Amino acid sequence: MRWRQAGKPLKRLTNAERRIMKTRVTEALGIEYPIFQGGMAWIGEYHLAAAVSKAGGLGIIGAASAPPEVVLEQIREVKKITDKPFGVNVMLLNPNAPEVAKIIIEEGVKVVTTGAGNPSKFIPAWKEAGVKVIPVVASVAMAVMLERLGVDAIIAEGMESGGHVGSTTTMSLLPQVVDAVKVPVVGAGGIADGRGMAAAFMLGAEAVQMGTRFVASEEAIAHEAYKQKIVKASDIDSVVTGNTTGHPIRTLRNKMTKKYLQLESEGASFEELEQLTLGGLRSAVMDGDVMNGSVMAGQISGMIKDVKSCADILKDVNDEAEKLLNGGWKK
Ligand code: TUI
Repeated sequence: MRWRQAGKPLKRLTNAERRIMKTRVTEALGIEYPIFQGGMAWIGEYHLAAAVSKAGGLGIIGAASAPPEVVLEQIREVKKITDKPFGVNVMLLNPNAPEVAKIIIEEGVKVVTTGAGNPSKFIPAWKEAGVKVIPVVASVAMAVMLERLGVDAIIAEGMESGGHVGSTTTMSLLPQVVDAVKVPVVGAGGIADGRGMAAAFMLGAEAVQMGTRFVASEEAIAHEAYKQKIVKASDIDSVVTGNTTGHPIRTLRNKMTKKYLQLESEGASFEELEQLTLGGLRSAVMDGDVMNGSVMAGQISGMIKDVKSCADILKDVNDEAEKLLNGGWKK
């Protein structure tokens, strides 16, 4: 049931009808909460994806730049832990994306999300195999083009998010994508609590995707120093590097970003800048080098004050949103 159907007058709802958290997305995917865990490089591995799916959200393995055999292993590990639906995110800048796309089909993965590019060439094979295709977009044009190719839903991700970012905010992008397509839209970027989720629903989203909130979870394998860097961050502690290279990436401020931004302002070459971030996400996530590494995280980091279980995150975000959307904001 949609919380509000466009063009129809609002009617008084019964308590049963008021359960707004059942949307076209929860129904199509068979999940309890309309909440996705963003498919993050290094952090979106099987422990996190399985924990989120097991607790009723959509856990997503971030294939990122991992070798195909590692992605295969990750998929099999999630299946050992839970029978619930989970997804795989294909990062389209990865040269191995075609092989990963094939593994998704062979392993019978139910949902694929894509990021950092145009997934058009993979869509026919995924559709043929019955995989639900839900690409991340940073523009209305890309959303409209992908709807024509038959995608099942669209994730509209604003530039508040961590990692690879577009240039439009969630507040502006999400309602414009909602207006431009008929398929359900998932809001992402800057969402980490029930208020953010309720706001996304008010803009027309039928689910949300959160990344940073799930990094600061008990089940995420990210080094404790990475989680604490998020917990201690303030509202202005994230920056975007790489605006000049064509790969804008949001990370938390540290020694690396200071140097990067300085070099960038001096017109450093792509190669020189690349050297500064090479292996940086891995060293931050795995070794806890949050000074020199790449601490990808969103602008909402400043609001995250604790590390808790994925089950608690899902329940707390969902319940708060449900209350707010039912008029709970009055009290
Ligand atoms: O993909 C993400 N976030 C990511 S991917 C990533 S790994 C990485 N590492 C180093 C360099 C680059 C990436 C870290 N974070 N989010 C989804 C997302 N997709 N945000 C924006 C987009 C997007 C951007 C342009 C999607 C499509 C698009 O199309 C451009 C075109 O015309 O091809």
